[in-house]
Amino acid sequence: MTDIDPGSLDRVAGALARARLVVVATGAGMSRESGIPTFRDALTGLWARLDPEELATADAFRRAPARVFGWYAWRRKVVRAAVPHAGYDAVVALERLLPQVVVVTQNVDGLHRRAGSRQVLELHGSLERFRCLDAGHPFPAEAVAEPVEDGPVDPPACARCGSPIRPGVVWFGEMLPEWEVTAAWEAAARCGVMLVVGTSGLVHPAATLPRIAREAGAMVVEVNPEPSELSSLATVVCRGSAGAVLPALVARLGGAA
Ligand code: BV8
Repeated sequence: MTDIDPGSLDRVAGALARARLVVVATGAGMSRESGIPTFRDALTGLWARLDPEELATADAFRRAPARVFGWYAWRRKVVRAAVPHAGYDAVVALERLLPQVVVVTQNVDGLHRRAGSRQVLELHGSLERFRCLDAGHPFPAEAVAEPVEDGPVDPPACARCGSPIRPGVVWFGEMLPEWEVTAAWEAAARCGVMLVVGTSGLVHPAATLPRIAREAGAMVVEVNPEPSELSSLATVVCRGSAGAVLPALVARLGGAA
């Protein structure tokens, strides 16, 4: 159901225009209109009967390295073919129109940077980064071949210590990167407006950011066609898609996305 109330858009645009710092906090829904399934969509193909939260763990990788590595190699291939939609261009336009915009994303698809956003904090890492499991030695992404089909792929071995190469993402049960967390929590506590776009609010600790912003006095805006765990926290709810709401906000600020 998409019900974007013009009055809400005007209210949010007014707050954006007055804000010294805006945080755009995004989840998998931000990439939905670029053709990337959200984390909880029924996964297609080989992964349909597997729970992503089961696959996105270090234990799963240790138990079945080829299955997990293949899933990430396939996702990177899908993501590389994706094109950032108009909502991503709108976030870039906000950077041009406002004093400071910080993107804090749970996504690992790199689409914000590809669209041209400059201040992007990737809380859960990236599909384009790899390191070895035992010592964290970096491994060049270009050395990871793109799979021909969706299925198991044996991970390469680290040239320095021989341990298997893993994706540079944050798995369930792993700590988030310290530098990004410090910067994101600080921005959430300082921003005038937080746009919360395309997240179910189920994954922690990223899901605490809107509460930090709200308690620090920010306007928290949910952009999501469906209700989420965060809806009750929102000052304003724009019940619509990222690709529709974000450009509409930029248009109200007088900028072409
Ligand atoms: C940690 C990388 C400390 C990998 C990801 C109980 C309470 C609190 C916490 C926990 C708990 N039990 C366990 C935990 C901890 C756990 C957690 O939160 N579990 C959840 C499931 C309960 N968290 C962790 O483990 C984190 N680490 O806590 O460290 C620690 C250390 C040791 C031991 C214990 C704790 C690490 C979490 C990071 C996991 N990695 N990604 C990968 O991608 O493979 S998370 C993964 O889910 C993705 O990053 C994804 O972004 C993220 C969250 O999902 P969403 O982005 O919200 O996507 P989702 O599909 O859920 O929702 C999409 C939304 O978009 C929907 O609302 C939909 O309506 C909307 N939408 C759809 N279309 C559109 C749209 N919106 C706008 N426009 C559209 N067009």
